Amino acid sequence: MKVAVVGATGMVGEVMLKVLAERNFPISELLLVASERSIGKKLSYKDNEYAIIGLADAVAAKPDIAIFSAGGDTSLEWAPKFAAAGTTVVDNSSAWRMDPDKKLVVPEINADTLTVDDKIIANPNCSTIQLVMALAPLHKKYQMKRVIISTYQSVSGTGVKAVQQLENEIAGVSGEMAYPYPIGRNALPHCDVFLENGYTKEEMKLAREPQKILDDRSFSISATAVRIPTAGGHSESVNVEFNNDFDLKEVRKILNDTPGVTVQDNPDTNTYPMPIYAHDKDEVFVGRIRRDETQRNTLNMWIVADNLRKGAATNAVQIAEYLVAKGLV
Ligand code: A2P
Ligand code: 11C
Repeated sequence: MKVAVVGATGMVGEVMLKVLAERNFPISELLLVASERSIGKKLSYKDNEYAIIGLADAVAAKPDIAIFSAGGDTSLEWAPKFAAAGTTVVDNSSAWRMDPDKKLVVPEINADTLTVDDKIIANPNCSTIQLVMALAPLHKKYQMKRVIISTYQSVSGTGVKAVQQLENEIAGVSGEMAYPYPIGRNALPHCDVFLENGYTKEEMKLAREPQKILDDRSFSISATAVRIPTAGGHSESVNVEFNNDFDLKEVRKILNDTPGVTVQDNPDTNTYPMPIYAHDKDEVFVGRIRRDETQRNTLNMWIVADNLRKGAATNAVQIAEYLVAKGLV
């Protein structure tokens, strides 16, 4: 495959290259793409060095697949140009996710909806991916009615500037601020921008994307998204009301049997998912699985995943792998 990585110099781009190499993605030619500022800079992939090229040159090269993680504006402008040249785009930005003509894909859940005509495929938001990975198998069995979620999100979700802000604060040096407030020793109930309804854009992604991925509007999700001073992954406290009753042992078994999900849940040994362990892993970790004693058919759980891997790069590469395996590119 001739593969372009758009946004190769960014935080997700770097992990994208790592994941492509680790999984030995079949690459015959690799195009590393970034902004004008980076053209000519060198990046390495496996044992070779590649010079960064610009978007126009990348489109002209007609790659089979372009994996984008260069922000929504770049995707809105350039993904259609790649698609018109015959390239299949897997886009990690929020630009196309809710477009009714584009598929929003978590491979373990809905890759089978993809066809050769899908030229721009959207990768869901990081906090959505880990949430639906745990919810999908339970929804299938018990049918969700309502989900209440609070997130505890890593600064790596905001980008390099935010990771630097946290590091500067820890080191006690001043520097550029990615957030309106200090993030060290703090918790900001503010991920992405505020919308007119009083929710943040991140909260609305959590509310809407799962319905599209599961192709089901029979359940609702209410979210509060919070940024905390951690770097390894996003954590989520999730309360799910089902239409049908469940058995806790069966819930654990369903989750454990779900590819890509690992249960870490043993109060006797203080075993529960944490970002420090999820960091650099592809699995979605679920723990603190317990019945909500205040309401019928309701479950509480804690979900953690590396937001740059399963939440972004790994999910995008898995989509690309599916396209190759099924001969869709
Ligand atoms: P560059 O490094 O040249 O700015 P992050 O999410 O970590 O900020 O990274 C964003 C990625 O998207 C970087 O690789 C960045 O390249 C790239 N990017 C940003 N704006 C553009 C653009 N207008 N055209 C192409 N790539 C872009
Ligand atoms: C965060 N979820 O952690 C974001 C980062 O819509 O793809 C990714 C933003 C997006 O703030």
